[in-house]
Order: sequence, then C-alpha cells, then structure tokens
Amino acid sequence: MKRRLGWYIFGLAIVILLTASGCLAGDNNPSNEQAIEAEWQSQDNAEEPSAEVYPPARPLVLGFSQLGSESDWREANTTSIKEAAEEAGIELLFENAEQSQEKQFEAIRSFIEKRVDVIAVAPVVHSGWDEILKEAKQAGIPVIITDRSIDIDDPSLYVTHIGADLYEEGVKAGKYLLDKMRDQQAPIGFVELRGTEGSSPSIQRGKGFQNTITGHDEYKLLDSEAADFTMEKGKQVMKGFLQEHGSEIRVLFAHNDDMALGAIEAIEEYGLRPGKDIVIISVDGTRKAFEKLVLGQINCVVECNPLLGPNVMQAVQELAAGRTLPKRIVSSESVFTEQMAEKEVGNRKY
Ligand code: GYE
Repeated sequence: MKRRLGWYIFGLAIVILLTASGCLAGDNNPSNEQAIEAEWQSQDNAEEPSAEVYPPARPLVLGFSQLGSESDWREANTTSIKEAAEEAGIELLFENAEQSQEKQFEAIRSFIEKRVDVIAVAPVVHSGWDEILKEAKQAGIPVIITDRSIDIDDPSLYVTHIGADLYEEGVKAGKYLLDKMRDQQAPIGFVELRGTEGSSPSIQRGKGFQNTITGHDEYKLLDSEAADFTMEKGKQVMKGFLQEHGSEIRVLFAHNDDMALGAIEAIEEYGLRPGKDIVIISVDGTRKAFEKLVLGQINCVVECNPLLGPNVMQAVQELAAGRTLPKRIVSSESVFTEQMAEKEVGNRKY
C-alpha cells in the first residue's frame, strides 16, 4: 500500500513538472512567438478573413518608400501617411528617396530584409519596377503602389494602386481651357510646364490635356519643358519661355501648383499680369494655389488629393486580414475655378 502511494506521488510530481515546462502542452498550446508565427502563416493560407487571427497580436509593420519632398502636395502626402499610420497603430518605416529611383530600390530591399508585413511605394518614375517588385514577391511581401502609377508587364507584382486618375486630370484641364477660350481669336499660343521627366503624373496629365485639345487648330503649342514639380524650376523655365515667346503666350498649363506659383513670379517680373494676360491652369489644389485663385492670378485648379494615408492604412489592414483588394482604388477629385475659390479657400487642408 505504502509502495503504491509512493509511485502515485512520484507520478504526480512528474506530471506537474512536465506541465510547468510546457512539454505536455504539445502543438495545441504553442509559446507566444510560435502563436504569432502560426497566426501569420494561417493568414497567408486563408482564403477568407478569419475571425480568430485578426486583429494580430503585434502591430503591423509598413515600409513606405516616399519619392521625395518636391512640393506642397508631397509634404501633405507625407504628413497624411505618418498621421494615418499612427492613428491605425501601424508601425511605419519611412524612407525619403529624394527623387532617386535607385534609392527607392534600396529602401524596398531594406524593408524586405526587415521582413515588414507590407511595402508601399510612391514611385518617382513610371517604368523600371519589374525586378525590384519580383524581389518583394519572392519574399512573400505584398506591395501597394500609391500616388503615381507604374508601367509593368506582370500586374501580379503589386496588390493594388491607390491614387488619383492622373490622365483624367489632364482632360479636365483641357476641357476648362476649351470652355474659357471658346470666344477667343486664333492663334492661342500656349506653354506647358511639365513635372518630373518620366513620372506618371507628367506623362498622363500631358496626354490627357493634349488629347482633349487635339482637333482644335486654334491652339498652338509654343513650348513645353520639364520643371520637376518645383516652384524654383517653374519660375526659371517660365522666365525662359517669356524671353523666347513674350506676349505670344496666352495660356500656361502647369502640371502642378508649385510650378504655377513660380511661373506667376516670372510673369510679374516680366511685366505681364498672371491670370489676365496669361490664363493659368494648374493641378493639385494646395492652399497657396487657392489664394492665387481668389486673387484671379490662377484661373483654374484641377484637384489632386494627397491625403491618401487613411486609404493606404486601410489597405494594409485588409491585406493582413487576408482580404483581396480591388486592383485600383481611385480618389475622387474636383475642379475649382476663380468663381468658386473664395468659398473653398478656407476648407483647404493642404
Ligand atoms: O501633383 C505634384 C507632386 O505625384 C500626383 O507629385 C503627384 C504629383 C503632384 O510633386 O505636386
């Protein structure tokens, strides 16, 4: 009897010991780290969102490659991304490439190395993304393209593109011009300040505008040059246009507000009245451009919304929950004329 009791106590002690060390818990009760790993693996395989694995047990990590800081639009975009990440409780790794695609590649590679959950890229130029996105895909990290679009053979290399319809912005600018100048005498000489060479907003806004006025033979393109979306370069290039073509220039189409603001300075210094002697159309809708609209120094601003942060963070969370995103998420935008400016200027958030 005594011996049996002895064995019983011995056995009980072993069971207690093993339970405390976790050995008897087996696969159904993994350690914390294993649990997180398992959670993410099951999300990877999940077809449908699964209630048990979401929200995850740790903050999501987003690597964001911003293309630069060339304009007020870009500043607003960066702020929006940072604020929205904080609000959503997403850990943000932020890299500014200062207009270099090579630096964007480096940033993306560093995100892959750090095994972030999602990568988002605002691509400086339209082409050349195939190889780097293959690297991300091979690492199993989903990529969101935001703001500018890319030209790529295999669209499975990114999950979604969140941003404006840049071609449509050019169309809107062209339509405004046709309406504004419908009673004017030919020829109507115009100049164009393009954005960064090879960037999708410059390519697409330019095409949209051109295609809209094609067939209207009263329009004569006097000059078109890239001014990198900056105010400084906008002023410098406009100065050159004025020296070359003087008062033949009756219209300026600037691919963004910053370049238009620079051009306004050049036009005033040349002794002409912006918005009167030269009709000015630009894109973005920054507060500074609105102030010029109110003064009648810009005639039309086509809106392009930089506040994409909340959309990007939502996409990150949807991906983490295993949901499929639409391939294209387009932000909605308006057109503002001088007449509307006074009422709207107070509402501008950027
Ligand atoms: O219009 C311009 C900026 O990519 C849509 O980039 C964006 C453009 C924006 O620098 O101001």
